[in-house]
Amino acid sequence: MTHPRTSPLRGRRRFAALTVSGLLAACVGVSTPVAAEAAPAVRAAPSNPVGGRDVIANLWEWNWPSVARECTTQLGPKGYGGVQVAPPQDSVKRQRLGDGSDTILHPWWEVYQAVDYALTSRMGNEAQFRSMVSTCRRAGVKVYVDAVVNHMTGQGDTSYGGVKYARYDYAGLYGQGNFHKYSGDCPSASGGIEDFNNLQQVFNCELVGLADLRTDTSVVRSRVAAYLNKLLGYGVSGFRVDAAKHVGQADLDAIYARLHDTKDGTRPYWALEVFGGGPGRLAPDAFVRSGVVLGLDGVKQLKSAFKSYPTDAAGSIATLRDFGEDSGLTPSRRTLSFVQNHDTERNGDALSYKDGATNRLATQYLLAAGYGRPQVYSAFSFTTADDSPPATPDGMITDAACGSGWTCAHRDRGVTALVRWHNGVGAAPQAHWWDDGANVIAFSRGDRGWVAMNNNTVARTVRVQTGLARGRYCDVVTGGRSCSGTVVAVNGSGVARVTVPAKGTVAVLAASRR
Ligand code: LM2
Ligand code: CA
Repeated sequence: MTHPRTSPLRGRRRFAALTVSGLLAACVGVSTPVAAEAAPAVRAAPSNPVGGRDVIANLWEWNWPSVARECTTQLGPKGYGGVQVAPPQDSVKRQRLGDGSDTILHPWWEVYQAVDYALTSRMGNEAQFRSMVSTCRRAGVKVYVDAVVNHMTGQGDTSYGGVKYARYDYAGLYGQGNFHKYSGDCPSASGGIEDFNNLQQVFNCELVGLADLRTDTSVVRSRVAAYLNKLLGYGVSGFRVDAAKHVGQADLDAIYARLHDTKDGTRPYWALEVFGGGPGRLAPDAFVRSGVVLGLDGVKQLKSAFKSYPTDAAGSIATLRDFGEDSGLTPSRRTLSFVQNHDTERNGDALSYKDGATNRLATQYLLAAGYGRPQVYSAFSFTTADDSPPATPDGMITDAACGSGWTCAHRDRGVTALVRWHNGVGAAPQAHWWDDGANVIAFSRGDRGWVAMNNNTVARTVRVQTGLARGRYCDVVTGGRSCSGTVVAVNGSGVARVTVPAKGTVAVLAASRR
């Protein structure tokens, strides 16, 4: 089966068709009623970069000194262009209650309960954060920050920075008047989100009991923007906006309009966490005007292809022929794509490090496919869903040591080989798709490179059209830069006969011709 593929271009055209007046109309339409500001002039957040070193390593909950070291010794040299880090603002630090409710005293999710915008966190202090950002930038790695702006805490009274607080009363930063709980904007009986299809509830009620900020007011917008501008001033290049679906388009746009340019003189990257399933303006597609969206539907599709979702039976990667916009996903240039993140590796939606070689293969596929801006997730191993990352008894996260609690998926040689291949093929569109109808696929990216992947547990030999010129090419996976591994011989018709290892990838670049 051979199918020419040019789909990466389609989304670009679709997005280009949006006009400035269309953007304004969209924003006015979603503004929330009470004390709402006038819609600001919209300067749309940028799309994904086209080609170049765009891969982001998501070193989730790595402490700042470890991220800095990794930027210099691994990420920069291996071709990663960015690193995403966990929420750096001050957060709840749970205290022993003595009632047995806290067998895991410092679960990973403490960092998603903001107490203050000072940068004293489980990952380090403000000086360490600043130094990490400078070090990464010097290594050619841009830093993207997980920004918690929808809410403050749902529990506790003490923070990592030593701030004493009560819910809805955060030591001078915010008081009751800054929360939807007291403004009357949340229509649910409990004050929590009861109906995830109800726009007012999703925007204004509390997500799992977290104090919901009045992001529709200029006071809150300005304080949030001041926090993000401080980070931009330190050299941060953009944000993963936590719970963006619960902030809503109008408030996101108003905050974004207040943001300064990055140190590189560009507009900040703005990646919005909007999970699928909601109707109308609650759908991920309704947020692509405001920023890039997280590829959470793609996560399920990838799991389904490699392992079957939700049954965990054997998958069929031949189904990836339709991965991307052709299968209903958000436009490539407006999507941050990944195989898993910290939520989906725990909730069954995604593959995880526990899937071993299958997870590596899926990561290689994502780096090869050309859909979205690829992000490689790398965090810590866990046994229960609430487990803390490796930390001191006090909750401070200890230095990341590969193999001792930390997966270091981003260092895997099979993964870094595909980062290099991804950078080598640039923006060339997918072509020469081939599959065996089950679990072997192959495709080229224009005439810049060709890849084959085998999701079986035994090796498979294929004879396929590569789209490459006659020659002998070095597999970047087994051979690295030295061409010491598999050599792919392409004949005068562009055809090659290649043995693809079990759960393995063969990837050649036109530039890796011998
Ligand atoms: C996100 N994106 O929209 C994060 O990716 C996700 O990890 C966050 O939830 C969530 N939104 C809020 O930022 C996590 C975790 C929750 C945890 C919250 C807050 O998945 O379980 O909730 O962080 O730390 C915890 C308790 C929950 C409790 C809540 C408030 O698990 O039972 O609700 O704190 O006290 C009563
Ligand atoms: Ca909200």
